[in-house]
Amino acid sequence: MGFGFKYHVPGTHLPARYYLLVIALLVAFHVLLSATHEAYGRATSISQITPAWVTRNTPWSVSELSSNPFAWKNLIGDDYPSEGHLPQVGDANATFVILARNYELKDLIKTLKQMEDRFNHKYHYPYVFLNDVPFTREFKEWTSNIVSSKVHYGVIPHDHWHQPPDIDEAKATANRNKMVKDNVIYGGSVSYRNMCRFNSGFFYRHEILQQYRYYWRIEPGVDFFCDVDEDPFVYLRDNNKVYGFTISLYEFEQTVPTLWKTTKEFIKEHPQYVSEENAMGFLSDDGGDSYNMCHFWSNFEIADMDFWRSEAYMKYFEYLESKGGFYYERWGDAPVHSLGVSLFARKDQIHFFHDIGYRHNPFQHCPQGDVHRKGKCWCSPADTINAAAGRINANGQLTSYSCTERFTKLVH
Ligand SMILES: Nc1nc2c(ncn2[C@@H]2O[C@H](COP(=O)(O)OP(=O)(O)OP(=O)(O)O)[C@@H](O)[C@H]2O)c(=O)[nH]1
Ligand SMILES: [Mg+2]
Repeated sequence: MGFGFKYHVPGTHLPARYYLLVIALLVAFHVLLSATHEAYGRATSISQITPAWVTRNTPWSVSELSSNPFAWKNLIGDDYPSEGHLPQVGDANATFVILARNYELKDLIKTLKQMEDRFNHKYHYPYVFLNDVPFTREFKEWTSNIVSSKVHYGVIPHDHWHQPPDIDEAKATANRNKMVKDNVIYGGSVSYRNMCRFNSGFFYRHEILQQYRYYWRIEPGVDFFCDVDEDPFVYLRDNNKVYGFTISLYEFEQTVPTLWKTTKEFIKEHPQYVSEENAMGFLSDDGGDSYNMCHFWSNFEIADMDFWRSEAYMKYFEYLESKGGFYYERWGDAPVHSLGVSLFARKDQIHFFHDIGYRHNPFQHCPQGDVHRKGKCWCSPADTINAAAGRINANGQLTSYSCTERFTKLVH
C-alpha cells in the first residue's frame, strides 16, 4: 500500500478520487449558494434540518415512541389513560403533583422512572402534571408512557400564575434590581416568583386536584434512593398528619425580610387560627419574637391539600398576598408552607419521613443503618444533610444547613 493505492466503491470500477471530486464540487456549490442567497442558507441551516427533539435537548424522537401502542390508545381529551395504565391499588385518595416546564422532560423521565421503581409500581397512584403553558405532545407521550398509572395534564389559570395587577411594578422592578445587585439567587426572576406564589397558594385549587386530598410533590431531576415499602399517603391519613418532609434548611434572609413581621400581624389579628400545640419552636428561638429561617424544603412534600384549603391557611395566604411580598420581596413557597403548617397545625401532625432517601441538588437526605439496608438505598450514608442536623456551636454559629434536629427535638 502506498500513495498510489486506489480503493473502489463496491459495484463500480470508478476510482474513489472521482467520487471525492464530485463531493468537493457539491460542497463548494452549497457554500457559494449559502453565502450569496440568504433564503437558501436559512432553509438548509443545521437548525432547520436537525429534528426538533435534538434542539429541545431531549434524547429521543417522537417517532420512536409513536410506534409504542401504549402511548396512543384511548386518548381522551387532555388525559392519557392507556392500556399500560393500571388501576390504583394504593388505598389513599392521593396523587403525585408535578409542576414542570416542557424542556425539563429529560430530567423528569429519570425521576419518574425512579418513583415507579421505588414505590409506585405497587400502588399506581395517579400523576397530575401542571404547567403555565400547554404541555407538548412529546412531553405527554413520554411521561404517560413511563408511569404505571393514570395521568392528567393541566394548564394553570392565568391569574393563578401571573403577577396580580395591584402590584406596583416600579417598586417590584426596583426591588428585583437590588436583589440582583446583592446576588440573591433568582433575585431578578419574575417567573420564579410566579412559581413560588402558585405553589404557596394556588396549586391545590387547580380544577384537576379538586378530586384529591393527599399529594406527593415531585420536581424534575430529583432522585429517590430507597424502596418505599410503606404507603406514605396512608401513613399520613391513618395518623392524622397533614405534612411530611425529608429535608429542612435555613432560608436566605434577603428573600423574606418582612415575612415574619407580616405573619405576626396576621396571627395577632386572627389568634384563633394558631394551634395550641403549634411548632413555633421550629421557627423561632425566642418564643416567636424573631424567625430563625428554618423551613421544610418544599421541593419534596407529602401532604394534605385539605390543610391548605382550610380557612386558617387560606386567610393566611390572602393576607400575605395583600402585602405583595411574593413580588416586592421573593417569598418562597417553602417558608410560607412551613410557617403555615407550623403555626396552624399541631406539631405532631408534621412528619419527618426519615426512611425516604431523597436528593434535590445540592442537598440530600440518606437514611442510616438498618433503614438504609432495608430500603436497599443507593446513596452514601455519609452524604446526608441531616447527619449533623442543625448544630449551633458554642459561639452561636451554624455548623449545618439542616433544621431537622430542631424539629425532632421539638416533637419527641
Ligand atoms: N411550568 C413551569 N414550571 C416552573 C417554572 N419555574 C419553575 N417551575 C417548576 O417549579 C418547580 C420549582 O422550580 P425550580 O426552578 O426547581 O426551583 P428551585 O427548586 O427553588 O430551584 P433549583 O435549585 O433551580 O431547582 C420545578 O418543578 C420546576 O419545574 C415555570 O416558569 N413554568
Ligand atoms: Mg428545583
